[in-house]
Amino acid sequence: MQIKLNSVVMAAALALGAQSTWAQETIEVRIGHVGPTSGQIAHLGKDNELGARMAVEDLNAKGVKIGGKKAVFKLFAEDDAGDPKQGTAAAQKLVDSKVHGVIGHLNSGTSIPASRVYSDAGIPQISPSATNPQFTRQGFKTTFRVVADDVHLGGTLGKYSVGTLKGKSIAVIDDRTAYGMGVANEFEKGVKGAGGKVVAREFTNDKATDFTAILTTLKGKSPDIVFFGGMDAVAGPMLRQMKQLGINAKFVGGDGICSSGLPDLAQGAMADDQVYCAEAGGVEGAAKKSMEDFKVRFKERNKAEVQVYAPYVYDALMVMADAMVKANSPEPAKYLPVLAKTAGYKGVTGTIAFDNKGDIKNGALTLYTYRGGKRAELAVVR
Ligand code: ABU
Repeated sequence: MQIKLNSVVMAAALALGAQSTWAQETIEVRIGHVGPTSGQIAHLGKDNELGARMAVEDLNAKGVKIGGKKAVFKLFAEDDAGDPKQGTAAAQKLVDSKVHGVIGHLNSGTSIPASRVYSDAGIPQISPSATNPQFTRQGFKTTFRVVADDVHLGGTLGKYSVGTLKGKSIAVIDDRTAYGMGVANEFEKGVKGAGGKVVAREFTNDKATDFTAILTTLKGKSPDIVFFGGMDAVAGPMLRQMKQLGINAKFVGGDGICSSGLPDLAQGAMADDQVYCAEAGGVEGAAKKSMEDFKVRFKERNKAEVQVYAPYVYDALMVMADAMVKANSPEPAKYLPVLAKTAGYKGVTGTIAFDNKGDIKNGALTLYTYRGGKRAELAVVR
């Protein structure tokens, strides 16, 4: 009996010893990710989350060391459904879980209110896709973004619509979200700055499915271009209804509509070279290979095409991890100053450096059209 008891005590002591050696040699790094993995744009939220999961897997496979210890990265994934209130609740949940950093949120309407929660807790946040300029203009030291903003995006699409697409009579619709309204305003400024004419401005919302009233009003003004500030889940049905009403205008939108899933959402209502959009990032020349390799790997792992921003999520998480390695610590107060000085980081989406607001320096845009139900790249512009 005594011998049996001794061996149990010894086994327990060995297990405790192994546990404490593991704790001495490893460090747990908790990374939050937030996006709308439910609701109308769940396909985009899931795309972003998959980008985060790939980054965590790669970091753990590489055996990254932080402060001499093997870092074990853990993803804390939250769903905000694209809703500002759920966004701040998710942010608070991640703060309570003591995450070391957050990648997200996907939408500007959730990223902006959540940024105050992270700022108050001193936790760095990098958005891979929120493009409203306000996000990085609140004076928070914890707020970063790895894509261009709507001033760049909307302004460029406005000029492109007048200068390249030769739009003479342009109608603008937005979904009244922080993103949709903001990018539409910048688009309108771009059109007017290029000498173009906006003949109508209408709005809908980010859950709408019936656009008959606004499209009938637009039809009376015979636009040759319709710009939509909003997401692909609304743009798809809008394109279907434009076709039903016989509106043969070109359709232009920002990064929110620029997904690989738009043709499915439009259910055959998109003609080749009818839709133009821009992703708020881009790679040229030799840098294209890493992006293409990432997309192939993403498809193999997830049995799905990248929608828009999974590569940017991947890079955002890698940039955060890189700052932790350089700072020898995942503690926000230690690695935040290093993160803010990020310069020359070579990611799959190109070279990342932050300016003093936390915005990407020298951000690019990639212009696309759709042909044969697929996105076709036209140009990368800065
Ligand atoms: N940038 C497009 C989608 C996300 C957003 O800014 O709301």
